[in-house]
Amino acid sequence: MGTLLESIQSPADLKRMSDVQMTELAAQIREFLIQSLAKTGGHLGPNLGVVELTLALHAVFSTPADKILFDVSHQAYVHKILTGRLDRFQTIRQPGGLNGFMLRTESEHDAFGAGHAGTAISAALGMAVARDLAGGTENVIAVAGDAAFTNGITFEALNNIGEHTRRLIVVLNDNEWSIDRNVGAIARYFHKIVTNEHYQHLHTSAGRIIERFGGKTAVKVVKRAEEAAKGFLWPSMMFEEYGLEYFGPIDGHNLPLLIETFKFLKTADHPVLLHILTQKGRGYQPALEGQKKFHGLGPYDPETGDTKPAGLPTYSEVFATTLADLADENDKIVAITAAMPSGTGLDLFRPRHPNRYFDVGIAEEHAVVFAAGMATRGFRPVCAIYSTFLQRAFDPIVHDVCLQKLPVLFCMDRAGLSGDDGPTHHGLFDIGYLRSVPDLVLMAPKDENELADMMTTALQLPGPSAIRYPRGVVVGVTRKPHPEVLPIGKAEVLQDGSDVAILGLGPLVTMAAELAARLQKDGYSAAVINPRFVKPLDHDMLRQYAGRVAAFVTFEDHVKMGGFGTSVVEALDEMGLAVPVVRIGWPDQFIEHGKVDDLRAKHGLSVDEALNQVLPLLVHRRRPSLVAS
Ligand SMILES: Cc1ncc(C[n+]2csc(CCOP(=O)(O)OP(=O)(O)O)c2C)c(N)n1
Repeated sequence: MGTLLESIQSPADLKRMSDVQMTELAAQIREFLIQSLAKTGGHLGPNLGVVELTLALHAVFSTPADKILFDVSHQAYVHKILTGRLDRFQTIRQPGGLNGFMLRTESEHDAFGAGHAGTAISAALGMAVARDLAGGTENVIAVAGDAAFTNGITFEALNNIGEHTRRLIVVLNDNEWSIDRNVGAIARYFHKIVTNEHYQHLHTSAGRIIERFGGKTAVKVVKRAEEAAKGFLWPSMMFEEYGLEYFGPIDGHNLPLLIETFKFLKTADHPVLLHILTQKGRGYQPALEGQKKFHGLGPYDPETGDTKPAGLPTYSEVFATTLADLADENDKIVAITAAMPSGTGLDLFRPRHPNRYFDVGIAEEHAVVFAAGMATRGFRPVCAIYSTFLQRAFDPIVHDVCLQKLPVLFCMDRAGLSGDDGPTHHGLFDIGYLRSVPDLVLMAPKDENELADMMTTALQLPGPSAIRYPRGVVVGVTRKPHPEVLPIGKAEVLQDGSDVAILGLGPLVTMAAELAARLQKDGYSAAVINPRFVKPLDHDMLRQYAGRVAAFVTFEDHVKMGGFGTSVVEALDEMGLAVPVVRIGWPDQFIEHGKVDDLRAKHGLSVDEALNQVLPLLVHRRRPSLVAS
């Protein structure tokens, strides 16, 4: 006989289970997650924390008719398991397998795709208003973590709910953690609610009453008691002012309590917010002890939680230690992260310069305007934000930083393909959205030494600048003792040549070198160039090679449209130089998740593809020896 878990084909199977069976099912799901993610990697901690919540939601509501949205949706694995994807779960984040986030194209149960934070309540309100206009009856439920409440969009949505719909359920899943510890006044506010002894008492008795009597009446009784206490404690509860009736905090691991509460909230004729308390990593000791690590990780040993050491340092680590070194010399340097201290490496900067380190929460727009403000007062702010998340801050970059020519440095981590996280996290658009902004200097280092050089260079500039560098470990070159200041807008010619000039942006300079080697074998003379600067582009270098070569080739870990290669085409065109450019980069489509090398081969970001495209352009440069053979 199979396990309870194996008997779940759809949420309907769950609805037939008793409380006892569901509690057993919760345990089986936890064990399954721990064992399965040990092989694939993934967001273990957040998902262990929402097992009961997700079971209760699917026991009470009926997807796909009802709409359940998860903020970020990194915690939607249990939802995937319960909605017919158990048999494919071991393919999660693997090439061709399930995506690690909600995807509308993956299942009709995935009401809204996500990967970036702060969107669930906004989108849920949109769905609720659409339902009201269409005269529908479905329920709309947004599940958002406590860190989502550090984000502006969440509050912009809250500001509208009371005016626009009478039926919306928001679940605040409070575990006190973002990826790192949650920060700011809102985190302190939630903490105050949770640790208040009146509430502690009330929520324990709430659990008891529900368990004893069950049903709507019991929740109402509890609610009334809480109301009285609340009036006494906080006359104007924040959420109530926003027009959401507040319930909680309740134990987010008490399945019967959650089920009864949702049954009650389903009948509410006004927007409600249920505050539940959960434990990230629940049921797995290594995750409870390593909250940060188990937020999201690669494969691990399920017995111990151990992961393989990386060997070389990451670009993030080199960035952070370099910044801390530079800050030793310059007391105007400040570091800003938007809720990613470990992801960006800044947790290495923090202990060395605690007063000059700022985690502003999941608030990229604010991070950038905040940096602009500091820059007006003579500081040298460095915003360390992943390329994909900096998309959020495009207007602040234009309006607040560049228009005012303020010396803010954007260090864009994870620029390029992110691999197994997929399209929500690929950093493939930053050149496109930054190179059009006047006065911004945009750079891409070929290795870790050059990253340090570029940071040093950027921090001497009078205006804004940005550096894009990839996810993962560095090249492994011998480190220079001291970084140096680079000449602005000057490319580095690594090898001269006269038939073709090959430009490899950032670490893709290795592809340029490989292509050159292959062409040289065929007797062609190939120049290899490390452009260093996307903006200002080295026009002199382009002009010089345009007079000699039959073609340019550009490699970039970015979409071709609007990218580095396009900037070369535009520059040649502006200079009236008609030399063909073979652009190798990502096509004009959203790239799925998978292994970087596989995806590059599949989508033509390869030396082979470059060779195929460039050889016909070099025909008339054929050496006699080649023609003879
Ligand atoms: C706009 C944006 N910035 C940063 C991130 C990176 N990120 C992913 S999950 C997460 C923390 C989420 O915390 P919370 O919502 O409380 O959920 P939990 O993981 O604690 O369950 C962050 C900062 C993101 N997904 N989107």
